[in-house]
Amino acid sequence: MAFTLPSLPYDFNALEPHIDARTMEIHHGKHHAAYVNNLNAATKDTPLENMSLEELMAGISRYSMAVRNNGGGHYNHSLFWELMTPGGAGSPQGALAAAIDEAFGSYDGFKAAFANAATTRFGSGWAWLVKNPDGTLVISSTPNQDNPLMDVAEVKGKPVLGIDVWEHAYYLNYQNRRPDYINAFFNVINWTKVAALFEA
Ligand code: MN3
Repeated sequence: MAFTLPSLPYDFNALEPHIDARTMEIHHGKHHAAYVNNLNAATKDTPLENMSLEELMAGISRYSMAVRNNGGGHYNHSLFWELMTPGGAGSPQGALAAAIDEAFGSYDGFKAAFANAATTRFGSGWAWLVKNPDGTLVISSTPNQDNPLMDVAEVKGKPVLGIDVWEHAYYLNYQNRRPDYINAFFNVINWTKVAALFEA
């Protein structure tokens, strides 16, 4: 199999009470696993099966919707698990904090803009903190399993933080209260990982 489901870097219940264990178990073991299986089926015996996810994203407009949806799903979720950690980790420091202040005025300004993008994404999708090639930051959102690495994205760049706002990410615990889930997400952000992505 060309693409494989990564292990969660923590237990299913490790993000409670912010994200419940049952949601994590289904989200990782069913939803993410399905994206991986469907991506393998869609790329089997084609040159795509040997490409990296980043390579796939960069040329996604040339491939099938199955590759776009499931390749995006695999990339997005693989990143998403790494962007969270039990109890959260640290806060923006150094160059990352300076870039946040420059783009959004303050951490609170960033938080409000990110939450707004996540709240107002209609239907299923993601909100992102994106690093531009010049090192500045911008917030965007994408529908379905699209992401800023895709050549079809309205805002293109390197995602350094993202939140899944598909209902499967929060409905068991939060039902229709997406804003409550978004607020809770800020408690589990792995800023050490975000900073590493920003500085890489
Ligand atoms: Mn999801």
